[in-house]
Amino acid sequence: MKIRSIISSFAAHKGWRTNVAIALLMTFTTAFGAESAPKPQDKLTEVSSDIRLNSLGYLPAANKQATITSECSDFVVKSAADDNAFYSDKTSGPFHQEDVNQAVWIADFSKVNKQGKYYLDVSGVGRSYDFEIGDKVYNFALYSSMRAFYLWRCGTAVEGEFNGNRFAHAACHTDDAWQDYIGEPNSRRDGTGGWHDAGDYNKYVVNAGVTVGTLFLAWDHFQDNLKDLSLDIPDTAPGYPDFLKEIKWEIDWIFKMQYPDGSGRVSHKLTRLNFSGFIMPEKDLEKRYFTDWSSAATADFVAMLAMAARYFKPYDPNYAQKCLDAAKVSYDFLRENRENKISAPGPFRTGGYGTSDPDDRLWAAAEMWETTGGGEYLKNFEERAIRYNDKIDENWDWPEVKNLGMFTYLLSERKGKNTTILEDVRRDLLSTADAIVAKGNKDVYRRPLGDKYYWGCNGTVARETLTLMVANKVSPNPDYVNTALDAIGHLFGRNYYGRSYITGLGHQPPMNPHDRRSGADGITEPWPGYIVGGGHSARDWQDVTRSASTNEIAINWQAALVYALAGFISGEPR
Ligand SMILES: [Ca+2]
Ligand SMILES: [Ca+2]
Ligand SMILES: [Ca+2]
Repeated sequence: MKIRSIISSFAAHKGWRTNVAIALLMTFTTAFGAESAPKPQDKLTEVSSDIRLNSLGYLPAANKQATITSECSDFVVKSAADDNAFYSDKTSGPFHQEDVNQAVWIADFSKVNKQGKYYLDVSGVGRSYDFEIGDKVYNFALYSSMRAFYLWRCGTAVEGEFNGNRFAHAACHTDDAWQDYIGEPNSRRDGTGGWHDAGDYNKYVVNAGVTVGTLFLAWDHFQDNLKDLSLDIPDTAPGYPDFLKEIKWEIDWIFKMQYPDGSGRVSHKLTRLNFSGFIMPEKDLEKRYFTDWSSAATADFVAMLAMAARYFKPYDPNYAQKCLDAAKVSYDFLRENRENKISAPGPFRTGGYGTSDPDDRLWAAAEMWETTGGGEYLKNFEERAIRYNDKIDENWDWPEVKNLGMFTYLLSERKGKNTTILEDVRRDLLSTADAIVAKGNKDVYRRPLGDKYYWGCNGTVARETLTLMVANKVSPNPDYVNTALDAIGHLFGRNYYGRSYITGLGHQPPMNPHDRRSGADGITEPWPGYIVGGGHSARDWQDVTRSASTNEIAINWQAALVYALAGFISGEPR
C-alpha cells in the first residue's frame, strides 16, 4: 500500500465520522429549534443504536451482515450520498442468545458489492450510521494499529497527530536498567528501548515473544500487502520496510535481555518493583531492574531472534547474522539445561508472566530449523511435537505458544518433515479452524470465540484469524476467510455494545482505556489505535480507566489485531 492510498483512506474515515456528528447535531436542532427551521431529512434523525455492524466497512466481495436488536422484517440498503435504494431484503430471526440475553434479527446484504457509502434503513427500527464498501476499508485501521507499536516505544520521545490531537511523550526510561537482582549490586547495564508492555511501562520477554512471533507471521503471510506500507515512523533501521523497522525496535531491546556473561540465559523481565501510578512515562523515574532468568524467556528469545535473522536478512545481513549467533548461544544453553526454570519472583510485584516452557522450547526449535535447516533443530522440534496429542489450540496467548511453532513447521518448504506429525498437525489445524467457523456462525454477533470470555479475550478473537488464515493457506476455504472478517467486524462494532473496541477507530470507540499515557496526558481522547481487552462475560465490559481487567491495552492483543487486519488491506479477501 502506498502512502497516497493511506491518506485517501484516512480522509474518507474522517469524513465519515464528521457525517455522524452532523446527523446528531441536526437531531438536537430538531428537538429544540424554531418552528421555521427546515425539516431535516428523515435519514438524519433516525440513527438507531439497535443496528450493529462492522463500522470500518466491508470489502466488496466479502459477506456483509448486520445484527439488529429490535424486531424487524425488512431492510433497505441506501446510498449515503442520495438516499437511493440499492438493495432490499427480509431480515432473518429472531435468534435468541443466552450470554447476551437478547433476541436479534440479521440483515444480510452480501450481494451489495459496489464501492460506496451506504446505510441500512430498517423498517420500524431506523437507519444505521453510514458505512463503506470498498477495497481499502481496513487500510487506515491497519496503519493506526501498527503505529500504536511506535507510540509504545520506550527510551525515546514519540509523537503523533490524530483527529486534531497531538499525542506525545518525552524520552522515557533512559536509565534502564539495574542488575541488583542478577548478582551485580549497584551496577547498571543498557536495557533501554523496546515497547512498553501494556497499560504499564514495564517490559516482559515472554509477552514480547507471542507479540513478535505474531507480527513476523503477519509479515510472512501478507508481505505483498505490507512491504510498501508507510508508517510515518522515524528511520531507526535504514533500508528496512517500515513494518519490519518497527519490529526491529523491539528486537534491538530483546538482545539486551541476554545475560552479559555469555551463558545464553535471558532475563525474564525488566521492571520496577511495583507498578507506577498514572503518570507519563518520562515521569516514571523509579529504578528498574533486569530480573532473574527463566527458561521460557530464553526459549522465546531464541525463537524471536531466529525469526529476525530470517526476515531481516534481505535488508541487513550483518544484523541478521548477529541475531542468529545470539539465538544459537541461548539455544545451546537450553539444550544443556532441560529444567523448566521459573524466574525467581524476588520482591517484584509487576506482571508475573510465569509459564511452563515445553511450548516455548518447541517454538524455538521450529524457528531455528526454519532459519538454518539444521537437522538437530528439526529432531528437537519433532521429539517435542509428538508428545502433544493436541497439536493446535483454539484459544491461546502468551502462556501457550506451541501454535506458533506448529504453524512454522506446517508451512515450511524445507524437506525432511515427519509425515505422521505433519498430517496430525494439519488435521488438527483444519478441525480447529472448522470449529472456529462453526462457533462464529452460531453466534448472533458472529463472535468466533462463541461464549468464552476472560481477561484479554478480544485479543483472542483477533488471534483466531491467525489460525483461520493458516488453515486457509493449507486448505483454501471461503468460510475461513469470512470468519476472519467476522472477527474484525465483531471487534469494530457488530457486538453487544454496538461499539468499536479499538481506540480512535470505528463507531463509538473506547474513551477510557487502562493506559497510563491516556490517563495522564490531559487529553480527552485516548491514545489511538489500541484494542482493549474486553469483558469477562458477554455483558460486563467497562469503558473506565480503572478496569484493568476489561479495558487495558497490551502488545500481545495488539499484534493479533495487526495480523487480523494485515490480510485484508489490499482489497479482496484471499
Ligand atoms: Ca486441537
Ligand atoms: Ca509457555
Ligand atoms: Ca487522556
